[in-house]
Amino acid sequence: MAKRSSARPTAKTKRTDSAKTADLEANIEESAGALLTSNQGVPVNDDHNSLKAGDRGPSLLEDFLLREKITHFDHERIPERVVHARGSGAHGYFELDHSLTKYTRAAFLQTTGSRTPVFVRFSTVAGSRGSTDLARDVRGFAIKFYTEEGNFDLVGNNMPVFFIQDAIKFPDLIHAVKPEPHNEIPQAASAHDTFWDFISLTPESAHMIMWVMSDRAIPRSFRMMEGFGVHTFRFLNAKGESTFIKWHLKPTLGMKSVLWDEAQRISGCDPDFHRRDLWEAIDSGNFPEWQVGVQLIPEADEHKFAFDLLDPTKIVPEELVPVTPIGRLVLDRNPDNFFAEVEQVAFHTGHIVPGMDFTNDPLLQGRLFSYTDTQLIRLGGPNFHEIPINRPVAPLHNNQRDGFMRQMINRGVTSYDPNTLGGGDPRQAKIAQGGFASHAERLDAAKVRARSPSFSDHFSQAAMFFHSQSAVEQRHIINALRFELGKCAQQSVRERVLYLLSQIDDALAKGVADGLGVLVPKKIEGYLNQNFGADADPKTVQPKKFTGKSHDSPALSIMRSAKPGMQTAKIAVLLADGFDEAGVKAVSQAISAAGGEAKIIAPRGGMATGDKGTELKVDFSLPTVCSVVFDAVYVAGGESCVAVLQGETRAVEFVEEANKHCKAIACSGTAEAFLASTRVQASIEAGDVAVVLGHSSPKQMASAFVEAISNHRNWERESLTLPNG
Ligand code: HDE
Repeated sequence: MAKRSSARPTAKTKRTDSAKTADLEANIEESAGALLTSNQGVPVNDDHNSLKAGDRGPSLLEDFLLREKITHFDHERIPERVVHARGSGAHGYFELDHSLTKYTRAAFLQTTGSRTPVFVRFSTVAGSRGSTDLARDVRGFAIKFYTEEGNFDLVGNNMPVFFIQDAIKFPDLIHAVKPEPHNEIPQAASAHDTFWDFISLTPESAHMIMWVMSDRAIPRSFRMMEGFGVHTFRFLNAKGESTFIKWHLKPTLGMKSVLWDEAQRISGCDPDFHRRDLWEAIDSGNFPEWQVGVQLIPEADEHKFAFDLLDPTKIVPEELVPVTPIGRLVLDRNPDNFFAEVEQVAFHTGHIVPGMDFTNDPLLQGRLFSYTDTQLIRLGGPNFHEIPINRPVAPLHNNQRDGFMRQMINRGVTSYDPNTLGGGDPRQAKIAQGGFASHAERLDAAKVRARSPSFSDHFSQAAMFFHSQSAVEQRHIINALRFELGKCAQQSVRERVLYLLSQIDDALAKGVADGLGVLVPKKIEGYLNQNFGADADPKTVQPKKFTGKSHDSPALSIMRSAKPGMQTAKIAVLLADGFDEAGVKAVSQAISAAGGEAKIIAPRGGMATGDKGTELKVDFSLPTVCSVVFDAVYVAGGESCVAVLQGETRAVEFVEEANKHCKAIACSGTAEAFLASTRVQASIEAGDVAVVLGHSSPKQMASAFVEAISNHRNWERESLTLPNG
């Protein structure tokens, strides 16, 4: 018999950089140097032809190789997630730098310097698996911590509040935002009647609407957005004492967003923009990083705030309870296989470890049911915890048995507890041995289907968010609402939303109404807040318009908390043969010294030759890229280079688009005449600080350019280029 062992792949060095990576090694398959086999391990001699009765005859049923391959292919797809279907993921670690022993006995939060492996999945909510990354939407930010005491999942979002207060409304919300049922339009967009119809009748959504219409809904990168656990959770220390907590993640690169006009263009040019950005950053060693923090609220302070800590439409402003930094989250490894890891990862708010517990937030309570339930249909049975990406690195022993696709081979005769025949094992863990124990919360209440009156202020935090934004960000919110409602066909829907907005801020409502060409209604006939049930007294349940003075929370604004910097920014260097080498060299050096990345764009691919004869490799030809996937543009000088660019419509569009989106633009020498012949001239005339020209030396020009890029965008230009959004 032929020896096959030599044809088996040579085992690569085992990766052991984290306990989870080492654990996943058992399932890694590499085909290098191997023979092709069937699923039964039988070597295949001909994978190109099916078995036939004669070479021009029909295929034979006996062809087990054909049947196996086709059958497997037919079953390759699993249902996509009902929400958060579009996502990307990465491996990494959480490193603790502030021990939380005082508040929790969770083992991974005790020893500073300790590292816990994590897998993170980012997502949009409404779109299907293949939809664009740049939808105006909430982003999911789900983290699986593989701790030594079992898995802890923090299933959060990039916004700290939610649309609804009670889980029973979730199917309604999602039905309203998903494509409309009669024609399945629109994909990955909330700009349609059913969503705004629902919102107009759901005043508790007002605060979340402010967030989701803000620039937070169109991040520049997953690496540049915040993360939040949303609900109030509990920590429990070794004495069983409870502290309320809220999770926060702040990106080291700072927060950055794109413009809506830009987002729409990116969706066409590169619908994988965020996925690609995450992959490339990790691949090139620019590991995404967040500071992880918690707001700690003593039990005694539960009722001290003007809002209810259990209400997921409210935040605890950072100015009232500061965020205590506790460590950092770093993503340093791309998945080996998208399906096996990103698609099959199963998060669950109910995956917590000893030292943690839930609160009675009615949204969280519903989620505690939903996440196991959804995996049962999506991953096909109760053994999804055995899928490699989901299995804990902590030991797992219990009496749960069997079911579809069971991997574990349980030895012994007992699968029940208590038992003597198995020696009594596995045994319950005492608390001192690390056993999980729930918080003994005192409850004394009637069983009611009701909402707490403490959940009835819907507008003051919405107003706080709006009032805490910079003028530019407020304009973006207004423009976003003009776009979304402008896409609604029903006038009644628009009017009800305008009325809702007028309960937050009159100027906000008027700004939106002006763009729509509609008046803000003073009153809506028959309008009733239904979230207290059908028998509620309208007089007592109608939420009150916000009239007070808002608390100012700068942390809510991206622009007011922005930090300058251009780490990992992507800069387009637009050139053609004959380019001015001195300028290109100075700019490329300054960009890489500041942590950015220059990409050479030319009318055609291959090599471009400079004015001194140096050849440069072209990264992208003009027809294959758009300006929107870059953070800034430099146009190279050089007479013949500029002459070529001037004759290229795409080159003109490229700089004009960068100009429209308020990006830094620089050029040297003869390229100034090129810019002056485009729409950039209007910005030049307006004295725009982010259009860099007229410098005596290439070095000076390059450093002014880097400074302009570090400020992200020149928003002042927007009123010139995109006055209506
Ligand atoms: Fe989810 N959510 N959700 N959600 N959610 C799901 O679970 C659900 C909510 C969030 O990358 C589903 O495995 C209900 C809030 C993220 O795999 C499902 C309610 C927040 C992800 C589900 C909420 C989230 C999900 C679909 C209201 C922010 C993606 C697939 C009570 C704190 C996780 C899945 C991933 C996914 C239910 C509300 C975050 C159906 C019932 C609030 C990041 O179980």
